[in-house]
Amino acid sequence: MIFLLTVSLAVAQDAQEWFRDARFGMFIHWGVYSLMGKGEWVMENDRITVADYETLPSRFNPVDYDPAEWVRVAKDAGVRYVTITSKHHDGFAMWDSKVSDYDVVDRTPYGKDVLKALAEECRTAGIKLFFYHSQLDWHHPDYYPRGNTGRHTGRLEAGDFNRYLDYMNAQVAELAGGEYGELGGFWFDGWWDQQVNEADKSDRTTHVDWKLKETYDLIHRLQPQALIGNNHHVAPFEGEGFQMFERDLPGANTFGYNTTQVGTLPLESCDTINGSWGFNASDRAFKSTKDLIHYLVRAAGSDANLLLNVGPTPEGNFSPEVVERLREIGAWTREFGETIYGTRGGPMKPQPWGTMTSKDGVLYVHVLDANAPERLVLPGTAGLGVRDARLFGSGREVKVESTPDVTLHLPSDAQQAVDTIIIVRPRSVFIAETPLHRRGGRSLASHR
Ligand code: JFZ
Repeated sequence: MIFLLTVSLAVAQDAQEWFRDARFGMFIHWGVYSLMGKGEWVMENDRITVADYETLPSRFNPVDYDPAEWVRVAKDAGVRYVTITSKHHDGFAMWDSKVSDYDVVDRTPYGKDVLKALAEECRTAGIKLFFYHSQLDWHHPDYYPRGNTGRHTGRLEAGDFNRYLDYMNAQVAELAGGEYGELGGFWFDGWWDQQVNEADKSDRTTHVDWKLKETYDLIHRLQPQALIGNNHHVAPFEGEGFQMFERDLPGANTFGYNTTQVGTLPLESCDTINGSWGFNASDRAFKSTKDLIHYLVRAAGSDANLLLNVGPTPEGNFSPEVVERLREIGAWTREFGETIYGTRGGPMKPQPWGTMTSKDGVLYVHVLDANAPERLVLPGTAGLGVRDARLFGSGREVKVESTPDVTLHLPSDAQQAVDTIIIVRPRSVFIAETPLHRRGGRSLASHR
């Protein structure tokens, strides 16, 4: 028993190290909601009843779905894992579920297991696969008491929540049972639907008992390496293997719901390419490639992965704007990837002008702001003897002084369009003593 426990702990730790090294993943929101072109919340937002929503699957026929092509685009962009919606809040299963016929095989003219095909392509390409799985369910009759959402679906005001949990766990067991290979993990969402005080992120009280431990133990029994994350926006629960920050960098709180403390688990931040998760035909607000790369670099500098979202069309295509941006990101990661993959954030904390990553005792200073000062002070580096500092690429030497923080003199003609990277090599192995490095990541000294 103790032996088994030790082995599975080691497996989980390896998985976490892998996750920390990966730094970049692709999020995919795809379901029957994609047909409406109004995002994945259309059932709730447009107050569509279960009866009406159930007509959508009969029109879901993604004739262009080519998972090999999706994975090729993902891999070319430089992502190391893909997280796809197995079931979103609408309750529709994108695989051939045995405990329900409300799924893509039984209810759509397409009739094929979407996740199975993707899992096979991911395995071939060496990309890890995670499932986004909604605990919240706007379709299942037993999801009762109703939560903060899903109150306009026309369901009877009755149901047995424990029966719903059995159903949810049965579906999770199908996904983790081996049919979809060795998984990277699960990305749960919807816990907040039952949160009593959603505004207070320090209050983890819920109207129901989610029995998280049961679900998490089930997954770890079936797949010890699978990492579990949960988009609950409160402090992590036992059994969770990474902590996520939706649309924010750890520590930042742009939208008001990331007031959670940054813990010691591996971190992930997710964001959209336009402003939507599921396909939204009228959302043309695509971010620039430069902004997306900046987000990736800033995530790495905050010791977090970026999970970048794509919302494919109902036909199964990535929009041309998305493909273009992913291709451009790929050109960047191919050239500069070594400054993010396998790195840890810091030891310098993120600055308004840029950020820092580190690996193998080497520091990468990322200057992202075109108006960055010529004289760059690197807080948190006092006492660090610098052997040399050079521009990534050209190898051109950058002047260094100690004030006592390491201070670089970046000539304005050295500035690059997207990210000016300076490689700082310490004279001796530097053991970082900063909050970021005490988070549980490897210290600079113990890097491979
Ligand atoms: C959730 C989903 O509702 C959404 O559809 C999408 O899948 C996204 C990735 O995750 O969105 C959330 C979840 C939690 C909060 C806000 C949006 N929150 O706690 O405020």
